Amino acid sequence: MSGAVLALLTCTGTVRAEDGYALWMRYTPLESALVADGRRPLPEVQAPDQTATQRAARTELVRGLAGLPGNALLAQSTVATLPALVLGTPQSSTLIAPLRKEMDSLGEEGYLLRRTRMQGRDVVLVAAPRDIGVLYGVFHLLRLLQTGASLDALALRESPRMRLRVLNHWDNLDGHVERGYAGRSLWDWQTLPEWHDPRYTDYARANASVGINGTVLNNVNASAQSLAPDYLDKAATLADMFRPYGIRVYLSVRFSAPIELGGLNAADPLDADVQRWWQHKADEIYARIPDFGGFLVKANSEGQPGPQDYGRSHAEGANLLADALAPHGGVVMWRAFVYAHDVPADRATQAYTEFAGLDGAFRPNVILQVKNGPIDFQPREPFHPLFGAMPRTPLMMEVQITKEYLGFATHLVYLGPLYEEVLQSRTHARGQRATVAQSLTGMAGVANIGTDRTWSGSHFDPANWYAFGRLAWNPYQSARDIAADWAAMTFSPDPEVVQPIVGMMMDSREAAVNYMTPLGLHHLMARGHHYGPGPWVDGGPRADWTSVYYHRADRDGIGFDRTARGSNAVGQYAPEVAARYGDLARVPEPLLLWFHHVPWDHRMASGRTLWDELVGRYSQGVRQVKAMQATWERLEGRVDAQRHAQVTAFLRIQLREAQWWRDASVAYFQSVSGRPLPAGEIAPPHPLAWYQHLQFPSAPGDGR
Ligand code: GCW
Repeated sequence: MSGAVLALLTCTGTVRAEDGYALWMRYTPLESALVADGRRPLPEVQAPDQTATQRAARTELVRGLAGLPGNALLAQSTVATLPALVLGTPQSSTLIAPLRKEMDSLGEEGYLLRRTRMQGRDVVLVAAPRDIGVLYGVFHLLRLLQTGASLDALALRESPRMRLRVLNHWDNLDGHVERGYAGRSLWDWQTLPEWHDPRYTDYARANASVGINGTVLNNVNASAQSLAPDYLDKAATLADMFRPYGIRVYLSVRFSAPIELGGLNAADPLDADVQRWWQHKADEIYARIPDFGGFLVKANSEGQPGPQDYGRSHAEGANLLADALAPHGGVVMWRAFVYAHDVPADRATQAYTEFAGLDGAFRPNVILQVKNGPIDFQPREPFHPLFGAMPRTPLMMEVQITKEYLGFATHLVYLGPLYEEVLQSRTHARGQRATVAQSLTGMAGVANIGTDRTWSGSHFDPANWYAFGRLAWNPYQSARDIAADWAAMTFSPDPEVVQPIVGMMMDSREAAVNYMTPLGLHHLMARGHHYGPGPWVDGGPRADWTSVYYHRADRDGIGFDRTARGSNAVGQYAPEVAARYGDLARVPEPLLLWFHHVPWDHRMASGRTLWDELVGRYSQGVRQVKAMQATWERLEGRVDAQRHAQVTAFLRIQLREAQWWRDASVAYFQSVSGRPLPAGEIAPPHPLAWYQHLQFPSAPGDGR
């Protein structure tokens, strides 16, 4: 092999592709195929290319096939023995047209994949009622090729289980991303609408590959400016670039925009001028973006304006916007993340108190967007009590993909198990054994995407974006299977690579729970930026922004009593759930201190006292990170050097910070409990005050 060819192969195989930019769409040959012979015949592709979506599907398939000569389907030596790939809809392909009836029940976004014979020829079909389904089917087929699945008896039918699968970008117009740890905002508002950064298309490809079909471009702490005509022009350009990939653009809106942009005196939802202002604004938007998705709203929450400023309800506020969007087919995603500073009630109860009684009061095009748990994206929370409690209101579940409370981008924490745990939780709504997943119309994920070359701030964080999309498409899939697909596509389909990586990923969330907030503890992060431990955080503007409010540790015990004797947050769940969570003998240990205030001497399932168990869990979390490190070390040489090195460095950061979390937390809780460390436990190297005085004024991603 000549030096030039070798250099080229090395270049595509390692240098360019291995900086993480390609994400899981890394159509690179297996090492063995490279060594043997880079060139193999490509199968014939019969695909229409009349529309932008058709061209996107065809281009993606050709790109994937060209890059994947090492897989099973393509391991043929002559074109004649390769199957032909036939893509299309009944309208776009005469070969697909006879399948029309079979595809009736697939819906607008579904597709089927099938290996069959046509006109005496071996073919692989990607067929769908609409172009977008074909694109989704192509990505599915590529996934099968990338993961080395057999296509011999390929026969799959797929349709999304949820209608709305949406990313929420908390991106400000100045490029800062609130709670973002992956660089600046991807949207360069300064150079839009003229400059069409090709990265916008790659973003759309990545989303379409997992079935994400919407994106909210700007922060829920919204600037009214996003609705100004020049910004609408910029948003329209993004919408044009995303449209071929089935992605609709949405905007977060500031409830008081009629005042700030429109010069009105008030934003009262019952005021006719305000109603007219929003109607005109909707007309203005749809003139530029005919398939605009709608609005996302954070109102009367954490200082944002809202209908309650005028004595109106959340339903009246949401309906105002819903009426403006309805003629155009848009929706309002109204967030249920509210808690009032003047209400002394347990913060975990406030969203339910505010919204449950409004069931049935919303327009049909309002969807209530509810965080996965009742507090705020903690490493572990019980499911939110509103799931299952509003049968007449469509609900979306909002999860964080960005890791505000999970160690930022440098901690390897795979969130698939967290999402799965909530989706599979049983709400027992109306006496049924229904799950959270069954109560959902959609899922929203707070994006972890920015200008970082890896997109998400590390080589493992894209797995969370990926898992979000896959679970929003089908919430009944297993987080483990999704991790296996992702690892095979991102690193290598070699089982000796996939298995250890999946092992690390599957343990990682529990590791973080252990070294940060074990046994149902929550909200113990440092104040404001949430970087590192702060279990001592007390005082300040509001009690429910402190840690002591949540853990309630004293000489005798620890935990938040949310039973009927305490805040009675358990009472917001269906009776079966309330009975279980409210009973000290039956509550799952991972949620123990979420629901109960428990004496330090309480006996745990392990036979240890609560105090010993707590300290033990903190140390276990650190050991789990060490185990992840050891696994990763063994992968040296099997994973390319560039990515291996960064993950190695990041795991070192994670270990240092896990140890910091453990030491600081043990030092603090020991100062409260006054108990000796269990045998074998090492005392924190510094006195408590040392940890308390650490300051990080420049920690990334802060809210502002
Ligand atoms: O998790 C908290 C964050 C805020 C965020 C808020 C919300 C966008 O700390 O930064 O604001 O939740 O979800 O509205």
